[in-house]
Amino acid sequence: MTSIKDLDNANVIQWCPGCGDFPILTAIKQAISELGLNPKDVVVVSGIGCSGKTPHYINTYGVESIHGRPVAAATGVHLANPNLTVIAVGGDGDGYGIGLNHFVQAVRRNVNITYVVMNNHIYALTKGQTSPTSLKGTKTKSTPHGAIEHPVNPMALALAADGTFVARGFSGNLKHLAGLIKKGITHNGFALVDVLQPCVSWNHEQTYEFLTENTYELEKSKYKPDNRDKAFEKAREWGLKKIPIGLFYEEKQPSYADQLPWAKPPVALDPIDDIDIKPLLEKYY
Ligand SMILES: Cc1ncc(C[n+]2csc(CCOP(=O)(O)OP(=O)(O)O)c2C)c(N)n1
Ligand code: SF4
Ligand SMILES: [Mg+2]
Repeated sequence: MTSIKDLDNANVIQWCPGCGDFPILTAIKQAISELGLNPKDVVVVSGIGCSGKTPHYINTYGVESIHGRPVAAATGVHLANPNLTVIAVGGDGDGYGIGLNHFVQAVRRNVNITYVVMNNHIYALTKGQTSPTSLKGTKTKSTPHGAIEHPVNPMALALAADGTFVARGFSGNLKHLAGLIKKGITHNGFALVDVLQPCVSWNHEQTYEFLTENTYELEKSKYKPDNRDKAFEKAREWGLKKIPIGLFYEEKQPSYADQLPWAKPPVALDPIDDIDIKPLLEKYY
């Protein structure tokens, strides 16, 4: 049995007080704990950003990779040892900007990892520039006259790439979010859990108040997450009292690793008893 306390470590958390990253970290810990996963079997892989610090604050294995590449690194970890539970985490800039291609490719491959995106609609670590999810018209240091582009819609993108698990949570709704992450981890395939998250330092639009007032849980409506077309309709909803959170769509499909024509176990599971490294060492004496 793993408790949430078992997943704490001694590192000092550097996030700003009130940051939405805190409850997301707690939700990840809660999901791991409730699933009874052993921390030694879990790897949290991040990119770079405020979100990228997550692996430092959880007592599992972890990798802080590079900006835009948590999904690529997490895919490698998973394929080297499919017995591990791999959770990729990153920001909206990381996953939907520089890492957008990796995100879409992993969705269509149905790689069996869970991807938690800390979507604060801003480049936070670099001090508040417009991100790919910033809404049109958003004024930041990089767009003082307002963002011109339409924002990336992660839900719609994942659905269009034949995603088999597409969900959105809100960091201010911890129990609901932990439930989504838990479901995502047990899903066999790529599970996107996009998380709406306030950045109290740089985003003064998608605040706690705004997101609390305007999100609603799909699970509390008659919505069923088994129809891709209906999920697209939900993915396009955004507005006052009209921001859906919850499981948009889920479908059972074989994962990427399930379909690999592996003749032998992956590298990390290869038996090593018969390997004699002496000749190799002698070569370098
Ligand atoms: C290849 C590369 N390009 C740019 C940067 C600079 N950089 C660091 S974090 C970041 C954006 C962070 O925004 P986001 O991914 O949304 O994460 P947040 O800080 O909001 O959690 C950028 C552009 C970098 N570290 N590496
Ligand atoms: S800058 Fe924003 S996202 Fe980064 S730690 Fe502070 S509140 Fe959180
Ligand atoms: Mg961000």
